[in-house]
Amino acid sequence: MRWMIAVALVALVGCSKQSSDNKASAPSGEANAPAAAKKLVIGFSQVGAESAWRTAETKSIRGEAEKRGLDLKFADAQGKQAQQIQALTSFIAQKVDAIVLAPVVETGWETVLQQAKEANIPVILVDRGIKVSDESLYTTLIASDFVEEGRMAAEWLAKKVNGKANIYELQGTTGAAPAIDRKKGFEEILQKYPDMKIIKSQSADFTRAKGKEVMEAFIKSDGKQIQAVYAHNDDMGLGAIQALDEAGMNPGKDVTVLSVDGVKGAFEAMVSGKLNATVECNPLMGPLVFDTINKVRAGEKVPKFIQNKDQLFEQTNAAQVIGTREY
Ligand code: GYE
Repeated sequence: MRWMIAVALVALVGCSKQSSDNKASAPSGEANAPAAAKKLVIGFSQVGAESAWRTAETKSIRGEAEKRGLDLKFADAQGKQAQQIQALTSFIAQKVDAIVLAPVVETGWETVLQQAKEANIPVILVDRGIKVSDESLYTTLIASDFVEEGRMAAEWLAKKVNGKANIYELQGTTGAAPAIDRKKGFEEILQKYPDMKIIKSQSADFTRAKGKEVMEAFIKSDGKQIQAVYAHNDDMGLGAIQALDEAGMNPGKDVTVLSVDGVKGAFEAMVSGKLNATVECNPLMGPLVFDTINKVRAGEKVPKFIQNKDQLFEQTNAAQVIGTREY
């Protein structure tokens, strides 16, 4: 009898041990599963939807995340830095695996990026850079060289107008890297051409509606003096073209118009002779963004700046390539 009780006890203990093991192994079973089975969670804080370029970038990143079966948490900040900081704070609280940030402006990121760093969450900046005292606050920046885009635009314009023009500039969002740097690169080249002058320069926030509005004001005050328009993106350039058209000022002929981005609408405007040139800025970042995140997670070192290469298109080659444009 004693013997039977002893056996029963051993069986019971064994049993309860096994069941507690099972319980304990339920959550860790997930961690033991093959890595491919675990969905990566990525937080993406996007500026907004101010331009065709931005819509193309969003589509590329969302599309690629879907293709790879990732869980992408998308937050549209409607152009406001405060909303981006809120989104990042929430991504950190959710312990996402990585953060993708398209920062609306260059400054003011230290505090939230410090929090991401302390939580060990890599931050991949896309398309716009930031100014921080400590570079370790972000992992890498995937973007174009905006200063170079500005230089390309100015060199092209100098040839087109033989080094002489009254230029009207439509700037992007105040404080945004592409607005600051596209102006900087453009002005750097103008130093070589004393007869090329920026007569007026104003922000139109990267939108078509504001581009038209600011151009209308330029036309009202300066009229026929306007010989060239340099817009920091195609949307503002297209808005300016509309204003020039409505004022009967012949954009593309009497007034030289050039912009940056290389979106479909810009190619259509070049084919119809209204836009003279555009400097391409590639928004199709999806594949590169997620390849980079994979490398970072695998412990590989990635460069601090991963540069997209751009080129200038003008009316003479627009018609040949328009059919091949992806955005
Ligand atoms: O050129 C413009 C926009 O950050 C590079 O943002 C981007 C710029 C792009 O909305 O169209």
